Amino acid sequence: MNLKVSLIIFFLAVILVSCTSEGPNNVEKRPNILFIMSDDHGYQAISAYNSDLIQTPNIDRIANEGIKFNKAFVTNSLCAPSRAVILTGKFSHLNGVTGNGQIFDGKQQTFPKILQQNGYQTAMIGKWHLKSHPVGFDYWNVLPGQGDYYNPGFIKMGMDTIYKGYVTELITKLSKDWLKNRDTSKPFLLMMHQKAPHRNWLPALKNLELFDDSDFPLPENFYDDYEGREALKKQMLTVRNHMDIRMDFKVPCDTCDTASVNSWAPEEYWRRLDRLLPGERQIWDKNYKKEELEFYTIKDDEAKFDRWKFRRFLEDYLRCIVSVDESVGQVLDFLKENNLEKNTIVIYTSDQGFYLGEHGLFDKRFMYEEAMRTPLLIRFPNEIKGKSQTELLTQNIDIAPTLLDVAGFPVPDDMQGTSLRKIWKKNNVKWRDAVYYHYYEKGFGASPHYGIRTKRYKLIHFYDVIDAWELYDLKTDPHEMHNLYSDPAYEKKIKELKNKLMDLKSRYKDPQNDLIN
Ligand code: SGN
Ligand code: CA
Repeated sequence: MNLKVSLIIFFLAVILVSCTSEGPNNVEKRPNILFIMSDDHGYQAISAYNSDLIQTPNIDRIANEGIKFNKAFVTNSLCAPSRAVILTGKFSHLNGVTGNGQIFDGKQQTFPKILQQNGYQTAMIGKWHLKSHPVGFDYWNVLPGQGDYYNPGFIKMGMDTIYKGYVTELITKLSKDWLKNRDTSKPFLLMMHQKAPHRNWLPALKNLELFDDSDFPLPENFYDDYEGREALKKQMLTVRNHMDIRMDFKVPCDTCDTASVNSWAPEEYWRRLDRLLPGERQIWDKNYKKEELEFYTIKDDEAKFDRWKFRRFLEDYLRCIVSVDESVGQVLDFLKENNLEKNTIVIYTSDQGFYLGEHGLFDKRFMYEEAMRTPLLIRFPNEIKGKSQTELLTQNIDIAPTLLDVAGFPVPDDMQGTSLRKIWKKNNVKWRDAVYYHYYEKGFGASPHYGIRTKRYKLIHFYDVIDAWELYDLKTDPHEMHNLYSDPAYEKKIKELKNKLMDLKSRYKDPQNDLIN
């Protein structure tokens, strides 16, 4: 064998070993994962999706350098259920968290556990909201329950701690500190979960003047009369009638009317503000004095008052998002400065969408688009071309399979989602043509319901509190104002959708797998 042939054989052998080895060298090359999730961040308030309300240049970086999912949905539009779905890749009825009241059983399989068992260094920082302590993380430092915005408490690896500062900035700093001090011999999974922009939208003190006097346009269905939609008539989640003068608008009027749904609000409002130190409180009071004075000048003019409520809600909501966007910028910069950009998959999402005045609502829960849809942006320079987009119907059950797939591990058969990698790799994507949704809680006058959404139609069945079906043609009625369920012209379509809905219920093993009624 001459020297040339020996050299070729040697190099081929090196390539073969490096491709098949499961040894530590290969583990080192596995991608890092930065999973960023905010709380209640509607896609309408991310400029990559809609630039009418706010500019979010840092979150947009992920879209510009990666892929934007335009039809990303949740399975159950509420905080704890969504988090349990993301961790397990399973619907609520299988992971046990159907509402915010249940305790997540940490003994069950989750994607962070699988990554940790296979050589990843894992961390969970920020809002957790699953009642049991996080399992599957080498480091965790989470807010108790919903957490507080100002000078918040944390539970750091089981120990109660209080940090001085603003929650969004603290979660960012803790995340960056963990990244700096991590064991660099291992790939990492960091789940950075922001509390913001969750109600009651308390902004960083430095951002209190942003958006002052903005004139946000009212959504065209702000004055929705809920004709033909019984569930909407029952809810107590409207900007006009169900927000609290203190909690939501920050006017300290204890004699003003409070809707019964907010009986807890006065005490809770002062508890949250009392977390500010005296100097901070002065800044706060000074800034909100203006709103208070304005309130007394417009409160007796209904139309002006409605607009004022809407503006006050959006101002504070968007101010909170400014801090979230800054946070994203900081962690992206960290990756860049530390040469981690290429081999790190970065995900930005929210635990669900949020109504920003559409149908007159705030909050989530209902299967209408603004709450069922959620932002989803993924950057992974090794595999994804910048400025990609997709209209395929994805769901938060897909997150766990995607991250396991990208990390190079098999997706367990009992996970119910599909790896999104297929979408950006574009190899012959055969993708689902419908998604299944099931919401269970009755709080705030919401009625439990399940339903199906296809590319064009949405069929919803409210089965508890009230019994009613709704059908929407999203092509002709994107704002879901006309319930077509009783229209004889749609009889065939309804039958077809009900069959599909039955199929999904049994495919996903929902024990309530018959169509009630
Ligand atoms: C709190 C909020 C509600 C919100 C639920 C659930 N009220 O009760 O507005 O719907 O949490 O939100 S607050 O004024 O006390 O903040 S979730 O995102 O955790 O599911
Ligand atoms: Ca939420």
